[in-house]
Amino acid sequence: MKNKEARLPQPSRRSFLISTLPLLVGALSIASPAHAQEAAVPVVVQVRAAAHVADVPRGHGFQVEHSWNVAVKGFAARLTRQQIRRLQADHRVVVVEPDVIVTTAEHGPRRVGSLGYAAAATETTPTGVNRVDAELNPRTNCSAVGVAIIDTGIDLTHPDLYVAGNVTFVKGTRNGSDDNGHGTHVAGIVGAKTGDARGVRGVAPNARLYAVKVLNKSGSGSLSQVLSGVNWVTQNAKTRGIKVANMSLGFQGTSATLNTALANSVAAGVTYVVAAGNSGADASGFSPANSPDVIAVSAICDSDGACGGYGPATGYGPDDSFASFSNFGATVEIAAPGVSIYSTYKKGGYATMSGTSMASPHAAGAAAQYLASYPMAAPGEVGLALIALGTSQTPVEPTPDSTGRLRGGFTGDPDASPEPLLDAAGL
Ligand SMILES: [Ca+2]
Ligand SMILES: [Ca+2]
Ligand SMILES: [Ca+2]
Repeated sequence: MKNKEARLPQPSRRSFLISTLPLLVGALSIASPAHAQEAAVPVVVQVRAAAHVADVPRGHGFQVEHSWNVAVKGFAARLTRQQIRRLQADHRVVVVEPDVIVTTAEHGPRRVGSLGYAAAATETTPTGVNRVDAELNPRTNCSAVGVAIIDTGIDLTHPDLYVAGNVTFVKGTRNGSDDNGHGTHVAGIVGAKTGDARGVRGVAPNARLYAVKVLNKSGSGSLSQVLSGVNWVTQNAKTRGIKVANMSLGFQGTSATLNTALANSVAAGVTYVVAAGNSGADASGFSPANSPDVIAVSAICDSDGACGGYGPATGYGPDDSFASFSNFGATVEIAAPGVSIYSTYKKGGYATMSGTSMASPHAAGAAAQYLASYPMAAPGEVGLALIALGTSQTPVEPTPDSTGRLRGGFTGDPDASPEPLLDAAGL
């Protein structure tokens, strides 16, 4: 659904929250000859579709840490320069890439509202859900649609969430339980239950959630862990009915292996919705936002859940304006609220968080609503529907649409590519 010619990597001004590992080439060039034998760097090795993954490492004298057979064929390992050169010369190998660090796309402080499982007496409609008019969508049960949250996990027993399955690719953890809070927050924006007199409601209430834990307690992981998550989603998409995957994470750069995995996972029928990133830069320099096959989401500020720009200003710009931290550019498909979003949190709690991490799951929930209406829709069709049904950036002042509903856009988009604002009322 994206034009590959338009997505050449561009230099970006700032990195993600945590700097990525040095590029493989750089890491190798700084290794002194004396240490060349010992110095091993973490890499991802993509092998050809026709090759047997387990055969390739044989005889090279290293241990494979992760391997993938479904979304993409390949493995992760720590390799010396000599081992990398031998693999690069192997006709079965497509590419050797640095196994870079990946982090959540959260920005700014968290405010924890409550912890513990005591139900709130009433249910709040969060401003983001209100701003995209998801509460006007008559469907209040999206349990038919499986949504994978590739993140820090989910609070598996949160009463406001329907978590149907989980898996972890983080060493030292036993399941997809969330020890950070980020993944639970993202999950609640997608699919917190409604009509339960508790907490919040999501864009696609009661969506069937799958916790795919690839990031640790600090919100950090590796490219190889993300690849393991995408591989698991692809492998389980049919049997578990997973039709949407949200990735509120990223790193600066591009990975051919991840792009191949995402292309194959999308071809298997999974709609991927991802954060554009929080570097205030062109999203074309950040993965997975720059994958040609995903729906990348930028963030706007909204303080009152209503259109028109009449709410108080936020720390990242006026009400109904493009969030100052959000990445932008032609690779972004759609915008959604991403500042001071109230949602579910670890330990049965509720919290307020900001970032394109919070914008992405609004769009993932909208994709789930659309797929509840059109179960056979392909990912490309889902993306086009979200764009077609979105609200144009102008006018900002409340303007009735053909149904009489008041809608308004947002100001401050820094580029010449005016992505619409998500609208979830009519999906
Ligand atoms: Ca609720
Ligand atoms: Ca507003
Ligand atoms: Ca734009």
